[in-house]
Amino acid sequence: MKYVNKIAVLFPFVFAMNINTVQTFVQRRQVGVQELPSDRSATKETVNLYRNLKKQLSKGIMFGHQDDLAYGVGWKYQEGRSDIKDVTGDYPAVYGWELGDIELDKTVNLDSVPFDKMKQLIRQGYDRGGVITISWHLNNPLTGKTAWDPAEGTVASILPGGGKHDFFKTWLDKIAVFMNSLKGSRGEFIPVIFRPYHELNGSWFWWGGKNCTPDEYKKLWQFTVNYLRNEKKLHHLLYAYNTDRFSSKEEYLQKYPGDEWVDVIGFDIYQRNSPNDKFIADIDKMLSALEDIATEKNKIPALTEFGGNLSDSTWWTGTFLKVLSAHKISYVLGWRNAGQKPGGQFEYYVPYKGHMTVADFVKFYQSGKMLFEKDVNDEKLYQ
Ligand code: BMA
Repeated sequence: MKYVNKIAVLFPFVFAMNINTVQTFVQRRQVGVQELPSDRSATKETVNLYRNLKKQLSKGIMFGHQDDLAYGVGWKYQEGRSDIKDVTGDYPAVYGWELGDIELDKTVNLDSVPFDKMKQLIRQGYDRGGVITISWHLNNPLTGKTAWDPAEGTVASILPGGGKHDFFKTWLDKIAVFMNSLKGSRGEFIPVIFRPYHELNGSWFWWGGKNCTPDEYKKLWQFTVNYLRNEKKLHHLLYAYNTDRFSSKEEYLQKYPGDEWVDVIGFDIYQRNSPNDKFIADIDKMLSALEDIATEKNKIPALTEFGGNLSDSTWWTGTFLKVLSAHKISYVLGWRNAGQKPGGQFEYYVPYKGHMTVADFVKFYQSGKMLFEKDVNDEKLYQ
C-alpha cells in the first residue's frame, strides 16, 4: 500500500520528466538531422562544410569561377594566376572543375585541362579555404558520342538491367578513383560538391529533358549516388541537383530524386540576348522559387552556373548585384574564361585584366554582399 502511494505521488513528476526528456530528444534529433548532409556517413570535413554553407547563407553569397586557376583569357597554367585575382587581388571562394572525358581514360578533360594538374589546383583552392564543385559532361555511353548526343534510350540502357549498365559502372569507377585521389595535408579527403547530369530540364544532353522520363532520371541519379556512396564508399561528396531556366516549382521538381540523395539545389542561367530588366525579373522569380524549395526541403540553394551581359560596363552592380541583393543563396559560379577558342568563338563570363567591366566588378567585389576567398578563409568552412 505504502509502495503504491509512493508511485501515485511520484507519477506526475516522472511522467512530466519523461515528456520533457522525449521532447528534448526529439528536438535534438531534428536539429541534428537538419545539420547533416544526405550522406549520413559523410566525413567530418564534409559535415562541417555542409553546416557552414548553411550558416553562411545569412552572411553573403560566395563568388565562384570555373577552371579559375587553370587558365584565363590570354594565359594558361601560370602558377598562382587567376583572372579574378588579376582584377580584385583576391581569388574566388568557389572553384568549379570538370571531369568530362575522364571516363574515356584520357589524360586531359574535354576542355584540355590535364587531370593531374586539376588535382593539384583543387588542392591549392582547398588549402586556401575555398569550396570545390565538380561537373561532369560525360560522353554518351550508348553511342560513344559526346554528352550533347541526345540518342533516345541512353538512360534506360545504363540503368540496372540495361545493356550498357556494367559498362557504365566502369565509368563511375573512374569518377571514384579521381575523387579518392583528392586529399588535404593531413590525408583527409577534400569535400566536393559533385554536380552530375546538370541542366536536367533542357534537351541538349542525353540525360536531359525529353531524352528520358522523370522515372529514368530519378533512377539514374539514385543509382549513381548509391553506387558512389555505398559501393565505392565515397563519403566526401555533397550532391548538387540542377536544372536550367525553369518556370514553376513543379517543373523544377519534376525529376527530383528525393531528399536523401541531394544536398545542394540550383539552376544554370545565361543571359544571352535578353535585356537586363528581363534578366533581373527572370532570375528574381527563379531564385525566389529555389529558396522556397530549399527551405521546404532543407537544402542549400545556389546559382550553379551563370553568364551575363559583359558588353554592359555596369552589369555586375547594375544587374547582377541588384538581383542578388534580395536573395540568400550559397554561391554563384561564373563559367569558364576560355578566351579565343579554336572554333572561332571568344568565350568568357568573368572580367579579365583590361576588360571594360573591371571597375564595376571591383565595386561588386567590395559590395559586402559577395564573398571571395579572403572572406571564406576567415570562416574556416571545414572546421
Ligand atoms: C560549355 C563550353 C564548352 C565546354 C563545355 C564543358 O558551356 O564552355 O566550351 O566544352 O561547357 O566545359
